Amino acid sequence: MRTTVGIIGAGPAGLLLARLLHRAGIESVVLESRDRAYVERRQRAGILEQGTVDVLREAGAAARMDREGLPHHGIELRFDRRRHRVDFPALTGGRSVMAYAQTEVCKDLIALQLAEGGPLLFEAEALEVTGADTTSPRVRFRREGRESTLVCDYVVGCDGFWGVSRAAVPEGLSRTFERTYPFAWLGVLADVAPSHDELVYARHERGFALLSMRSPTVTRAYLQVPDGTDPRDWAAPRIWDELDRRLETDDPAWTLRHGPLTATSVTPMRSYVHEPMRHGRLFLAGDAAHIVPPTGAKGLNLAVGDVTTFARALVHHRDTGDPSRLDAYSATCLRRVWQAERFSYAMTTLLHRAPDATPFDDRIQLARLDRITTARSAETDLAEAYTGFPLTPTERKSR
Ligand code: RFL
Ligand code: PHB
Repeated sequence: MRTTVGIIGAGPAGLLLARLLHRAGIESVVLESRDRAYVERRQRAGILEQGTVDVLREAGAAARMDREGLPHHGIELRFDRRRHRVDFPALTGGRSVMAYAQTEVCKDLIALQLAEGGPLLFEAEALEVTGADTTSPRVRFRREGRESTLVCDYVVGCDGFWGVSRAAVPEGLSRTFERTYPFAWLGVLADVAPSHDELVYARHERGFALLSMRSPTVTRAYLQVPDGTDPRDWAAPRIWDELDRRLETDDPAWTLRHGPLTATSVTPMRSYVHEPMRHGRLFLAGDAAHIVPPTGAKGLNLAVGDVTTFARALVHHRDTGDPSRLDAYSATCLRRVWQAERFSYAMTTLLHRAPDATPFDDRIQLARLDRITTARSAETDLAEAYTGFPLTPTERKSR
């Protein structure tokens, strides 16, 4: 089997890349180890940055998002029983985000790819990438019990944190940067209308809580829990009681709506970056190259940024013969990746309570929150980062 771009993984990164390449008239084959139902059901991120929304529209993949997605013009920070709204458009010159679940983005992209695009092979597991430093890198894969080879001009590893593509970068050239956090997130889905029309990020002595949503009738919520928590230890009454406590406020108008839970899971918190994101004709994109803790809602958006950068660089190369943008892929992406790492780390340490937190740490968190809610510069910094950094960073103009 032969193609121009071999794509490993049909998460948001691989699926969007296949769509962008198809629109540009470039052939690809997507190999996905899981089946379609699994990929379409995996509960993950929920917030799309303005730039992600724009890319999905450009890719002709935004029809349902524009009908069903919920535009959000701010978030609420809750701490010390207080409520503070961060107004994104007012602080960023008009930027916003969209609440539209990763599962729905994937469903839309899968339907389009199967209807219009090149091969998207489910239950096709990549085993190894070879020849990354040659002009025809290969992916060895297994499907229906048989091994085959996909010969490519380029391979893009979109196979997530546990995939195989990163291992094709020689050890001597790889550098990894990592931080694990001493807590995790318990995530729930509930069949009940969201209690607020924007996301609520709560800092509380008992730990962090996040109130999000999937639709006008489905609530998504998260609780900080100790690392290694078994979700079976958290029955519904305990979850709602804990959410009630962590979201407490002096505002008499606030109530948290309870409803039946339909899913519960635990996600570990990790920051991780692999450098470089390119070796020869192998390019790493999304979680295959970097992980952020979900507090900043950046994981999916970074994946979209990476594959958009790759697709544009490849089209530029095809149209002009100039390889410089492909050559710059790793450096271009990493600059944005590290900004997202910085922001996700800052949001995580701002809002979570570490198991060994001291009264000093508590006061510093509250002082940081006080600063964000009183100094426009600090609030603007949060709003700019949350709504998203540009694909190609712009230098600040001299005054
Ligand atoms: P994905 O979505 O992990 O997709 C990778 C795909 O590659 C497939 N795969 C292989 N296919 C073929 N051969 C192999 N050898 C393969 N190995 C793996 C996998 O089956 C999968 O389909 O990566 P991608 O596309 O880079 O997208 C990144 C986002 O999914 C991710 O950044 C976010 O979802 C992160 N994340 C969250 N972000 C948020 O902003 N909010 C959240 O609430 C949130 N929850 C999460 C998350 C990530 C999680 N992971 C990775 C464990 C919850 C979880 C559990
Ligand atoms: C979600 O809705 O799943 C979500 C939203 C914002 C985050 C993380 C997760 O920061």
